[in-house]
Amino acid sequence: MPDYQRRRPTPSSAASGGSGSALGDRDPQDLEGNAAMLARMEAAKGDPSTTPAEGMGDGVMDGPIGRVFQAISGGAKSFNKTQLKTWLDRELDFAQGEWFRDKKLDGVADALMAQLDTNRDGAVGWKEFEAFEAQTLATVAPGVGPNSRPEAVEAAAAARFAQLDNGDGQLTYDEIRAKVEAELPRETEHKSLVAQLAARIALYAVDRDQQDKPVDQRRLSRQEWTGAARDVVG
Ligand SMILES: [Ca+2]
Ligand SMILES: [Ca+2]
Repeated sequence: MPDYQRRRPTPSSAASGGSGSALGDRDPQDLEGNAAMLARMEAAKGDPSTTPAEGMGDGVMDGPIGRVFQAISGGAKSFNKTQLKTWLDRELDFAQGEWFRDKKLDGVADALMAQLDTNRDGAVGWKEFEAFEAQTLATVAPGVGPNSRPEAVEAAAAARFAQLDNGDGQLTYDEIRAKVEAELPRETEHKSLVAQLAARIALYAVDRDQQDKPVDQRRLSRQEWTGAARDVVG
């Protein structure tokens, strides 16, 4: 198990007295160690433009969503649109083989930035990205929230798995994508792209044993699925 999965919680009281210049001197991609990165995350929490954690995990970067954030940011404390687009392109293989792929990548990156970058500074920090947990939960275990009990989360995830699975005990890209698309509100624009994105992100975040394969060829077992739901909430 990679060590980034199990970060010790840090007290949210550490988030005080930041200089506010933390977002101004961002270096694009650094390969520093975990300890240094955590220290920088603590510093970022002092930024007055970010909302302080309110009893929701103290901003600890772990679980499936923490791994996604680290993959996009390359270990830095925030990511910008270019990094997000690169991740969509190279890691998610978004719109692979489709017409106007670059335009789609650009549009999805713009839409995600508009949604995640709530303080509009061009960078998505971990506190902003945590909003993604709710979206991931809505796909993996609908009806539960960040404060739900572990048993409730596991039950919701198991029920969702059964709903998506064709009965062979493994979820495929097509199973997830088709179901998500069918559930989107009628007025949703670009339904197939929205569903594709949700399915690719779910496969990327939840799969643990097939990371050598393209995202859309990975399979999710019931154990991977319920485990990821627990990790998102826990
Ligand atoms: Ca921001
Ligand atoms: Ca798997």
